[in-house]
Amino acid sequence: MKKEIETKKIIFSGIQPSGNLNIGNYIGAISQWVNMQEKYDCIFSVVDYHAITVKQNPDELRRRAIEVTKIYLAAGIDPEKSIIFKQSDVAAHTELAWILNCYGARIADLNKMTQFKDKSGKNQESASVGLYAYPVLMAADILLYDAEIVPVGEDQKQHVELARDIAKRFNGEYGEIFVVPQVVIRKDGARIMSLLDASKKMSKSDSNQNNCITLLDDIEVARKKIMRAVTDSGIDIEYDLENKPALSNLLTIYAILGTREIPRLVKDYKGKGYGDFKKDLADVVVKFLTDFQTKYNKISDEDALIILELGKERAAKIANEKMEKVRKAIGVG
Ligand code: ATP
Ligand code: LTN
Repeated sequence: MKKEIETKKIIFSGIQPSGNLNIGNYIGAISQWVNMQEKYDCIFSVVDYHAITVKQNPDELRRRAIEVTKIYLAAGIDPEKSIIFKQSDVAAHTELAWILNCYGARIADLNKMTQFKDKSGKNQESASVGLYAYPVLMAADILLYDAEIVPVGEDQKQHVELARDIAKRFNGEYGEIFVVPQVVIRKDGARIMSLLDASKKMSKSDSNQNNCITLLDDIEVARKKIMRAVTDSGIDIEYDLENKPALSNLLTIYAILGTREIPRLVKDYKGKGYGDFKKDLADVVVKFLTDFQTKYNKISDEDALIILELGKERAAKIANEKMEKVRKAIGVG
């Protein structure tokens, strides 16, 4: 009897080494990835060419790429199961991005990207072309590896949808070269909000670092950030996104980093005030960070560099094969 060859679905995702990774990045992205490793073939990238859409200090950028790799490892990404690599180590990413800029992406698509509008603000005319075209590079990342699933936080949904459109458009013209990817977003925790303003997403590039808890924050600093987090008016601990967005955000963080689900927490805090709630939440966050940092501190920079070197070879092999097909299809190379 013929044995069926089992092919697992491919997952691709990445994070920019552009600042201190925070619990929003962990909850929205990395925590999903860890669980996917058993079922899928996973590829996780440290996307440094995305980081340079905003000016970076060269030494800092190099250091942060290693830091993000160590964070992946500490969070439980297993290099035996998954490919971990740095985007700039595989030249195919920028090469494909150029081709997709010509044959796939349209100005009208990019004009709809809300992240560009948010990030460029009033300075759209002076923003770099890289910042504007960055979703095309993201599409290239995904399409190079035939990724079917892209696990990200809510803010990246629009970019993955663009990658789908680009893949379909290219395939329509040149044949079935790319797999059309699908976005996967957590049900809870897809958008962790700032601790200082519950209408804004917790962000690593926010000028006020009190907006977020970073994964490598000093434990006592993290505790203070929670105690100072804004809450809504009223006295009851309730999950109500419309009327109590700040508290609902804190409840989400509490449930995901702790062991009790939101309805249970609401029940347990009935009759108690915000002060008690925040003190306990700070304990949960501190425990999470302590465990995380214990793992992180055991990983050396050299370990990370070895893993990136290995990942580079594995990723390049896949990406280069895809590029052969793409070049042939469009008549270059
Ligand atoms: P920046 O704010 O500097 O743009 P970022 O914090 O959004 O950076 P990215 O590298 O752009 O970080 O995102 C990495 C991953 O983390 C993406 O999948 C993104 O959707 C997710 N993510 C980022 N912020 C949050 C958040 N507040 N809640 C949930 N997921 C998030
Ligand atoms: N643009 C993403 C990071 C990113 C990404 C990707 C995520 C770059 N390439 C490919 C998923 C798949 C962001 O979070 N800013």
